[in-house]
Amino acid sequence: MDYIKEKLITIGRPKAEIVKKLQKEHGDKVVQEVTMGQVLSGMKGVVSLLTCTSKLDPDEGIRFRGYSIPELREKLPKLHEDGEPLPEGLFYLMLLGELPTTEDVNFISESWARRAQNIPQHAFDVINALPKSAHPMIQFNSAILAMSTESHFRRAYLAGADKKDYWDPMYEGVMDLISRLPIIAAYIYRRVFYDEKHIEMDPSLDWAGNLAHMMGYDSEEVRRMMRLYMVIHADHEGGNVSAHATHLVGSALSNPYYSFSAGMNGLAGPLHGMANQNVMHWLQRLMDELGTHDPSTEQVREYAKATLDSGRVIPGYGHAVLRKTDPRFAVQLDFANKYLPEATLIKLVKKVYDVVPGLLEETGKVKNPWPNVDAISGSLLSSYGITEYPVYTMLFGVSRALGVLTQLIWDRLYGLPIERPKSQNLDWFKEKAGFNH
Ligand code: CMX
Repeated sequence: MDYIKEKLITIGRPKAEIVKKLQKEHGDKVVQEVTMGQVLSGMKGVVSLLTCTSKLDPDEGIRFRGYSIPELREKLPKLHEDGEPLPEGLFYLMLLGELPTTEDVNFISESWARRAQNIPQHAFDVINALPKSAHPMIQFNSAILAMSTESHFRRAYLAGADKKDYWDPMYEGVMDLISRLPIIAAYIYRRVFYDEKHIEMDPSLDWAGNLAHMMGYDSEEVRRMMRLYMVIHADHEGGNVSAHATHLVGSALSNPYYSFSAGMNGLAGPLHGMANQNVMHWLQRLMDELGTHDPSTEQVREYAKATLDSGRVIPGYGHAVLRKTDPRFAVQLDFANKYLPEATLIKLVKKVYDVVPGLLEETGKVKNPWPNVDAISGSLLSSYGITEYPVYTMLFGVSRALGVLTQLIWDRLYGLPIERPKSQNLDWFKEKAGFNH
């Protein structure tokens, strides 16, 4: 057993005992009252999940095991003094709840580089069987499902593993799956946009650096941006669509490939991860229709207003939980101000930021008029030369694996049961409301 697994089980067993105790001895404690409005608005604010990897505050934004993004940028190991933290370090933090050393990060980097070597050929065959015009998320998800033939978890379950040991094959599967996602994503990218001219992985590189390398970007600048991108998209508490779907499917003891694939189907929705691609289409159309890359603030306002008047959402703005500017937006803006002060798209993003919150506030119905992570992430990628918008959600997905799959290991450590909320029909809701029509 490697030392990370040893640590995990040492930390995990007593916590699993606490979860059992809470269930058994405090099961009848009322934790919250739930209103009809909450249920009918998609369970907003209803506490119904146990998630330890990260926590989202409406005003402050995300904290990963207690650390904000600015704190992570300071405290997680980096390759260079002025670099960005390595996602391997964030994975370690989310898994074990403590900050990693450089040695810990190297251990994970090397383990992922080793595990990434054994992708079954049929995962690539499945991708190749799809038309190149199929959205990268279709190709990505098909390959993820195809790789479930390799599932340690499925094999251990069929072999009759003890329930309390499920976390172990889950850990093995999660480590394999995370290690392979950059190869799969880069393969799809080069297949669709670079005439199938694939680039071999470089085992001496870190996980995110390798992704940039295999996509065809070898400058230290792009690697730095990719590390940032992979860190900030990694997790956003348990109730967002990709995290919740992964957890829900995992609760049926589905293997990590099935579970993550469910999460990725959710990420592909335009109100969730696909918003990063849609922001780029929105900005591109704005520039095309106005015939300029440098529109006036008034022109941007009119364009945004026309979007709202036609009954569409402005992608990249609003959030189900956040009530302030997303710190993931703020950190990318800070990064762009430092490294890309003259980039056309970043200037446009800032103009949109100047006018859209006010317009959304004027509607009187949008609960959060501020930008989310997707309002700028595509402009950052595009400013570094990664201009193919359809891959942006897939890159979000590679990163999201870090958080949701770590939580899946913890779900099995805690021994969480199958998830089964109660549903009611319309008559039941009408009766509750005393609504007699
Ligand atoms: N543009 C226009 N209208 C918006 C809006 C936006 N950006 N954000 C919210 N609204 C509207 C909603 O559509 C809703 O309208 P109706 O009452 O007519 O149905 C109303 O404002 C109230 O919605 P809300 O309670 O403020 O927001 P929700 O929690 O229902 O939805 C979200 C949150 C993110 C889906 C929504 O803000 C949205 O559609 N944003 C644009 C898409 C986007 O950027 N998604 C990415 C989110 C981050 C991520 O997951 O990656």
